[in-house]
Amino acid sequence: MRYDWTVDEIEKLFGLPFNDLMFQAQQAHRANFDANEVQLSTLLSIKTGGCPEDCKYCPQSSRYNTDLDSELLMKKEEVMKAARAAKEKGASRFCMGAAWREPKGRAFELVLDMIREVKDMDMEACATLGMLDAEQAKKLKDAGLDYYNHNLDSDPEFYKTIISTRTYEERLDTLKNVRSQGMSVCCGGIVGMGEAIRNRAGMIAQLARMEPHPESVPINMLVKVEGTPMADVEDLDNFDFIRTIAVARITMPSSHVRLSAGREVMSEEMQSLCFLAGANSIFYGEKLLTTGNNEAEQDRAFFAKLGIRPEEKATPSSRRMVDAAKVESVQETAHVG
Ligand code: SAM
Ligand code: DTB
Ligand code: SF4
Repeated sequence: MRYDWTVDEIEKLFGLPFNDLMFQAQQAHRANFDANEVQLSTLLSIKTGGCPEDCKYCPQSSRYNTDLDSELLMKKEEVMKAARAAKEKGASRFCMGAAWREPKGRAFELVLDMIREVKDMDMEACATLGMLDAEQAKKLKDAGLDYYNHNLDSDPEFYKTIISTRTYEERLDTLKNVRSQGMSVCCGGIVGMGEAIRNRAGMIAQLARMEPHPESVPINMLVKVEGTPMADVEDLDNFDFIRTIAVARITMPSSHVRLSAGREVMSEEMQSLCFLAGANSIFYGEKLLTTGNNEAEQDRAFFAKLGIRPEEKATPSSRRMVDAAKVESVQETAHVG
């Protein structure tokens, strides 16, 4: 596994002829995964709107005039109802999102309780609650949290133009705290905010230089929401998005790369190219956090058309078996070679 990717090298990958890039991505994908399996995560916004941060893409920031009302933290019973429904529809992971700069006080304790109950339902639990210090990360780990989502969003340069209330360094510190408590890291970014290819390459370099790589890498296509400063950004060429997925797959070959926000406006053909480029995870269920997503039923029919199966939740023992099998096959190859 490589952790020394340079921005120049990654920019060169972006510049490959499309077919060559897709071929490399497929090779990386098939060496590490069953290419016909896709992992399903369902999102729920447990605390919507009224966020003090100024992320220019986000409908939940209190600084912009979007159609969104600020809500209180959801009641645990409602959250569990949504988690059960997600499980019944076939999601393996339930991800709870809060429009906070960081979790605090009683609300944080209530979220810890929600995480314990999701774990009792035998689902993988993920949360995205903003910045964390080491103590908060430990509490989340102790409650049973499997994944923490915290995105870098872009490269350090472009980032400065989209968020002023939280530094890039602070994001990296949160990710360190998550990692040091032994949780899996879910970290990616957004494409289509008006950034240059060089910025995209810089973002992927930040992710691909982490050792270990984030286990889950969400690549979001900007959802343009009326009232946010990014409502009228120019449309991204679909191929630029597909290339970003392929480059993430090549540089982080054993991570799950998620075709994340933005699927609602993508054709089935476009999404299929994203899977061919190495995406092997999606957000599943009719809502992301505050904006729409494809209907679960529609996704199931789409998967049936492509012969894609939902990935089963990895139990600790099945993960060990997969790892052992990989070591064995590498040893065999080394022997033959
Ligand atoms: N408040 C927490 C934080 O920012 O870390 C957690 C929730 S926040 C909504 C999670 C992520 O959603 C952001 O980091 C961003 O990458 C993504 N996101 C938010 N608005 C988006 C949009 N309009 N289009 C695409 N992705 C978006
Ligand atoms: C991620 O990378 N994308 C998700 C999840 N992590 C939390 C959020 C997408 C949000 C899209 C806009 C909305 O629905 O509010
Ligand atoms: Fe708040 Fe997260 Fe939205 Fe930024 S992305 S405004 S931190 S909810």
